[in-house]
Amino acid sequence: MWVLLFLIGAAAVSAHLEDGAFDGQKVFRVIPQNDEQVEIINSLASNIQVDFWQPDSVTLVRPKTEVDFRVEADMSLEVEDLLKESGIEYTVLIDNLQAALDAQFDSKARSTSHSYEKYNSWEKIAAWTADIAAQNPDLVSRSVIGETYEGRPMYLLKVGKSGPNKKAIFMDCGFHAREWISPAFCQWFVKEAVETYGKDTVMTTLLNSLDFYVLPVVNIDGYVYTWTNNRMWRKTRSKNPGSLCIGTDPNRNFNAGWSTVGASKNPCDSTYCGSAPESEKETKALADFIQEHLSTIKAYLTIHSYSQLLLFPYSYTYELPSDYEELNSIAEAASKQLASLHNTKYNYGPGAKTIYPAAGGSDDWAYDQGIKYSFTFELRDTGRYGFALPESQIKPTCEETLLAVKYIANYVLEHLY
Ligand code: 0X9
Ligand code: ZN
Ligand code: ZN
Repeated sequence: MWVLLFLIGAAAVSAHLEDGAFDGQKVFRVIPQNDEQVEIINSLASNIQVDFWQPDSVTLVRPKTEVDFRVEADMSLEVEDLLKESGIEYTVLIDNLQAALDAQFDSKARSTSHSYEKYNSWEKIAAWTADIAAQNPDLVSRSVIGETYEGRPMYLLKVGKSGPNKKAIFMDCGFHAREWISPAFCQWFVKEAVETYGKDTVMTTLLNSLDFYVLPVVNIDGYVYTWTNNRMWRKTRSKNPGSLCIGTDPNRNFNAGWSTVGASKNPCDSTYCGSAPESEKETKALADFIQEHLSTIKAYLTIHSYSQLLLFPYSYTYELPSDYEELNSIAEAASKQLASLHNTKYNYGPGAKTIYPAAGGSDDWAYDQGIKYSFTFELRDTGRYGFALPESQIKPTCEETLLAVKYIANYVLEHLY
């Protein structure tokens, strides 16, 4: 087995991820049963290029928990041999990633313009933010909260009927570049808001009484990069001094137990925490906006994928937040609402216990700023397609997620004072 690992290591030098061709690449799911098997996964990851999908880093691999990872085409046979030989239970989640990625674009919507049932490029999303605001001046306004590392404006939509002293809910999408279903949900949410205002009583009440700040893509540079260069990119696109590796994990970059656990200090890793809290222009812009609006923002929702989870603080510690009971019962009820439409099952709970301890996340940071209702959604699916979720699932995913978001928003509204 160790000989095999060595051989894999020697052959891995030519492997790289930047060419955007995923032909023959496989996604494996393994469940290491003990520390020894975890160790084998660890050495595998240090010998060849392994892209961890769930959890996001080899450092988060634990016994008895599922691990999904992607390997290059020319390594997949060797990896399979190694898993067999070491007796690690595994399944091949995706046999040919390129085929799965091509199959993403199965939407029946034919237009080449912006569509709520398709994955839209940043260019289309940016134009859409202008259009939806222009078409709904009484409900939607657009502002810019900062610019990205590569100089793109970070558009924020404020959605709600204007009124005095309104409280607000902040929701963002697109922290992690490859989680394409996430920006699709932010767009869907704004569409539903403008289309059902005045028709749906809950939505009407929500928009009359609250504002929603919707940031459709946080990590715009990364999102653009997933369209142009590497579909599996996760981080920002900032340069790291002294390293050839690019990018920081924006959800390890907040000042909440920063860099202490579940985050990497190596710029080459996909969970790199950055050189300092808020080192990224994108996270700094987001944090500044929230801090400037702390007196009005009563809830923070951040949308990721995949795993079908509804998480709340803490992730930087196993300690429970003081509002644990309340947050847990909200998560339970919201998950129930979500499941009521298509029977999609969510797990919920504090992040550290429910997925893994990981510091520097925006949810924990927002909570510690005093925003009690702070939740992270991990949308569909549970690994069948993972990040390559087909466009035909955008509508059902967004519909069910909307039910959970409306539930939480309505709860917040009823508990404002
Ligand atoms: O690890 C993350 O950032 C999130 N999962 S993902 O697969 N989308 O990357 C979970 C975030 C949970 N919250 C914190 N770790 N603070
Ligand atoms: Zn390559
Ligand atoms: Zn994510």
